[in-house]
This record gives sequence, C-alpha cells and structure tokens, in this order.
Amino acid sequence: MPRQKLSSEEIQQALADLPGWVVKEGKLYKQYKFKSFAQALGWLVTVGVQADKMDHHPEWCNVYNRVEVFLVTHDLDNSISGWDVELAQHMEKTAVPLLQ
Ligand code: H2B
Repeated sequence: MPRQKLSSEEIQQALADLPGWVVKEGKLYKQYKFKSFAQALGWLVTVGVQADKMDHHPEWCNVYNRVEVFLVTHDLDNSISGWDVELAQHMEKTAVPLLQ
C-alpha cells in the first residue's frame, strides 16, 4: 500500500485482508475484545511502541477488555493512507493470540 492517501478501491482491497475492520466516520475502525484487561493493556503498549516508531498514532479508547481503534492520517487532510493500513496490519498480527 502506498504511504499516501488511498482511493476507495485501494481501501476496499486492504480491508479484504483485515477481518473486522470497516470504514467508520472516514477512518479505519475496529473493536477488539481481549481475554482480559491485562491482555488489552499489554497489547496497547506493544502497539503504542510500534506506532511511535512509525510516528503514526492511533485514536483509541479502552474499557476493561475492549479497545476501539480509529486510524486516520491527520497530515493528509484526515484521509486514510498506507500508514493506516500498515498500522492496522500490525494490530491484527499482535492482537490475534490475545483475543477472547
Ligand atoms: N499520527 C496520525 N495518525 N496521523 C498523522 O498524520 C500523524 C500522526 N502525524 N502522528 C505525525 C504524528 C506528525 O504530526 C508528526 C509531526 O510527525
């Protein structure tokens, strides 16, 4: 995926390999349900470190074992870009073993 604003077609293509992810409010969105609060918290730290390395930060909210994530690129007029897809792919890879 290019690290630039994606077309609707490119977004749909990316979503095909990202189970549970949808476009909501113009952002990539998913709600995760982890086995416990501790698993959710561990995942937030893992992903947070990676996001900071990428200098691409998620909008997210955690309540107990649930985490809601919105991904969008503020520097590209709040569009969905290759960075968002890359971060979503990292989230998927790291979340799967920890989910309920
Ligand atoms: N995160 C997200 N989600 N989108 C951005 O455009 C973005 C970011 N830009 N993190 C980065 C920081 C930028 O503001 C700094 C200056 O590199």
